[in-house]
Amino acid sequence: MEKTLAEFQQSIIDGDSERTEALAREIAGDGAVAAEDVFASLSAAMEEVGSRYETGEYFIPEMLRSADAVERAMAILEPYLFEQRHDQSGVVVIGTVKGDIHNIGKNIIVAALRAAGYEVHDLGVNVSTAKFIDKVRETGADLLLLSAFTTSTKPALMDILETLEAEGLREGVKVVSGGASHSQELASEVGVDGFAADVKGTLAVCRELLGG
Ligand code: B12
Repeated sequence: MEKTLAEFQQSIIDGDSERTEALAREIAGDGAVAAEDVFASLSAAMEEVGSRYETGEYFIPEMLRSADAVERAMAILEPYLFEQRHDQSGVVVIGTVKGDIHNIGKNIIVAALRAAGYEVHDLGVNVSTAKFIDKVRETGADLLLLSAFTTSTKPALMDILETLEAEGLREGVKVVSGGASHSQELASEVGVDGFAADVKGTLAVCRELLGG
């Protein structure tokens, strides 16, 4: 299966949706692949696509083809990954903050959290403070996860934290931030409870913050 996972990763990098779907079916059919290995492959593939874009080897169409391959693979793999999930782990509200439309990494985190047993409310991209606050209140969320990919999102992050405080909700919810070009330094400046740079780290920090 290691070979299949490597081929799966490569087919995403190549933006070959059909091959990615075929390999996703193989992985789901095999039944012995750990969810965390699937997520590691997905992330590694999209990180490679991201660097190729940055170095000018890939352009937006190539990148969107790869993102489409991930989406199609997830549609096939989600039921399989869900079979591995444990008991209910907690309620999560997640979204990409206002002014930011990056969602590939966020979507991988959403799938990983769902597979790990969290009840996840995904608000999408360019999410206003009011929308985050309303959802946290409505769901009684244990965790608020903020995806922020560009450094210019700092004011949006600060605004969310200040509003949580002002609305008396800050005590009841742990806030975690992350995303491409997000750093521990930025997270500390903004005052969130946790930061992570990848899927594994995100699952670990969520578990830790919920005392598990
Ligand atoms: C893909 C991409 C785009 C795509 C987005 C498509 C989409 N549907 O998401 C498009 C082309 C639309 C785009 C647009 C822009 N982009 Co862009 N983009 C990228 C790129 C190349 C890859 C991002 C990605 O998907 N990586 C792959 C995923 C798997 O990795 P990830 O996002 O890091 O996610 C992982 C972790 O961060 C973490 N994670 C993610 N979310 C969360 C949330 C939480 C709570 C936690 C704990 C962890 C976590 O887990 C994920 C899985 O491992 C990055 C460069 C790069 N190499 O990262 C630039 C980058 C993020 N973009 C950048 C910029 C500047 C822009 C634009 C402003 C460009 C422009 N001038 O128009 C616009 C932004 C428009 C806007 N208002 O948001 C900059 C940000 C720079 C900065 N320091 O602020 C980057 C870093 C490129 C660069 N070096 O300049 N972009």
